[in-house]
Amino acid sequence: MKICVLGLGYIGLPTALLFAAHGADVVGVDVKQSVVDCLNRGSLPFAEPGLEDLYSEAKSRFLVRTEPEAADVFLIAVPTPLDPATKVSNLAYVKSAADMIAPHLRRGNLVVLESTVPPGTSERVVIPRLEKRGVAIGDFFYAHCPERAIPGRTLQEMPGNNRIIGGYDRDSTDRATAIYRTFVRGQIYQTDTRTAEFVKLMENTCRDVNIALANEFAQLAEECGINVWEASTLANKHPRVTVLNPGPGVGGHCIAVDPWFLTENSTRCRMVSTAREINDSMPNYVLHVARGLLAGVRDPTISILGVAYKGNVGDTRESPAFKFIQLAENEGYAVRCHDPYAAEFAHPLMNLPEATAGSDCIVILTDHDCFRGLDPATLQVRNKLVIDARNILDHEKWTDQGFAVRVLGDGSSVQQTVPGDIAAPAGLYSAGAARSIASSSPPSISLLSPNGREGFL
Ligand code: SAJ
Repeated sequence: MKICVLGLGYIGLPTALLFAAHGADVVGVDVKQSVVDCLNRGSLPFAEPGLEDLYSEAKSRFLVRTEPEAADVFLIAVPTPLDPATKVSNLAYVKSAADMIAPHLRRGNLVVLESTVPPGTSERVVIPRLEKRGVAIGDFFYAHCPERAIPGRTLQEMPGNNRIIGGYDRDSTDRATAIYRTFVRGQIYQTDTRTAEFVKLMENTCRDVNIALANEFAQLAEECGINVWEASTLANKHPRVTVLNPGPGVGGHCIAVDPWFLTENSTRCRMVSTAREINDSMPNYVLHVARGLLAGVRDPTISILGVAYKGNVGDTRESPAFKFIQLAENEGYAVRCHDPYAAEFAHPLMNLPEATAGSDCIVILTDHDCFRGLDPATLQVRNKLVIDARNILDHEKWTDQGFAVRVLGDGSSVQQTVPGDIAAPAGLYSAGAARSIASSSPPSISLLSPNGREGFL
């Protein structure tokens, strides 16, 4: 069995290697020469736990090219980005992959689309392009098998998760099922192509809407003086309730994008687009908190810890950090970034001491595990302020070191008057700290008031 995989990114490469490790001869195709060169040198173009071992195991059955060639199965795993201006899917890569396959397509071949697409794309866009060189659907087979693996756990989830396979017809579905059975241990559920396209979008939209609800709860909790983290934990004790975690926004190439694919042709949708708006507005909310903390600080510098879209990965695609940085810089804040996972980013990345030296406010945007145990005593900051937008720090440790800790959704946005010549900005202390501040000695953080005089918070 020879499989030609088009697109050697986060999904295509692990999928290609899994097929090769399970006995198929695989030709991996990527239009980027740099990706092909990198793999031909024996390196990987991105990091993913377990991928190096899988590559070593699969290498002898895996070739890399910039052009497809004749095969039994063609698998398309190319990106489907969102046009940021119109919020409409950009199918250019999918179209181009289908055009590249068409000259090599023979009777009896199977084409599988893994890329996420708006419902109807297979029938309206992909199949007609595949048919252009004379082989009609029916003579070749076609299925949509949307990927479901989560970055960071791709190699556990790809074989372990249940899969949806939507074939153009019965034969297509069965052939695709047989091929995926070679490495998928989860259940395989069969359906038609259009339903499979819709199911994939439902999954990610469901997550986006639930994260938006968590983000709205966080803001409502602030208004009520409630700690949303404690409240969610308690609500989740109900057997049919799962409140997700609030955060600085939703990033990645899937959840921040796919809901738009579901609604791009609809005239009816409200909840899905509102959820997108709520999640997209979270960087504004975090900046609003920072603005409150930094009122009165001259030439403030913000240190961002974590620019990846989520914890323990280096992927920065659609990361909320982009918007946060742009908004912060537009307001005149100097911004420094540190992320031990991200290899490249639009903004310069620094090591931790550089990114935090002389800082006025540390903002945790990504829940990397390595940030959990950070020792605040080692940081040479100017003002001891920290916003934990992921609720991952050991807050007691930070307050013990004199830091004012603000956790997103901790319910502390109650105006307080404290010793010193400027009032504490709204939302400075975590709920616990806020309760103890009245009876304790003045905290050791000194800030400059608007007129440049020292004050205490
Ligand atoms: N996030 C929160 N709060 C939460 C959970 C996540 O703010 O409680 C944020 C994350 O920090 C991140 C974003 O949401 O910025 C998305 O992260 P994620 O871990 O939820 O998902 P992705 O984008 O890495 O992967 C998703 C997965 N889909 C679902 O869980 C329904 C994965 O299974 C899909 O394969 C992947 O999209 C995809 O490729 O479609």
